[in-house]
Amino acid sequence: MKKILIINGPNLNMLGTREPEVYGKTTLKDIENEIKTSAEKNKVEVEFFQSNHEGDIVDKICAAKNNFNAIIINPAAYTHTSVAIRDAIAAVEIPTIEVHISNVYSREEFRHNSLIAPVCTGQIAGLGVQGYILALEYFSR
Ligand code: CA2
Repeated sequence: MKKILIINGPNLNMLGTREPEVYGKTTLKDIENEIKTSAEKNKVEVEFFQSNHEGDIVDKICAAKNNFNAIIINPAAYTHTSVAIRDAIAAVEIPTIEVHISNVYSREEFRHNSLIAPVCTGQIAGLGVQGYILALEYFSR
């Protein structure tokens, strides 16, 4: 069975509690439950990891080498700043999709650039929680 690692970056643990107009009312637990249901349907195994710390995310990606078939990552604010996360994804050579709940391109200029996207298979932005599900379906094929 394929194994997919789902990583969520800084402050996504606060989803559903603030800024519902941007991120919706869904909590991270709700998202994980939806992904679990879809994983069962698509016959893949999933593991969840959320951290507010850049180095911990780098460690998790490095440890995924030879243990996971794919990564789905919402690097949150680190999308726009982290050379370290980009280098880790490039180093482990695990197919990765970058997901954003909001449409980062319709927001502030500083959110328009991703340091992570160039080392990913693809990027999904602006489709809300469904972005994670679509990425999972892509990797389940
Ligand atoms: O749209 C996305 O998924 C983002 O990755 C979310 C990040 C943001 O920095 C990216 O530019 C786009 C922010 C996540 C913070 O989420 C919060 C949720 C509720 C309350 C406060 C923060």
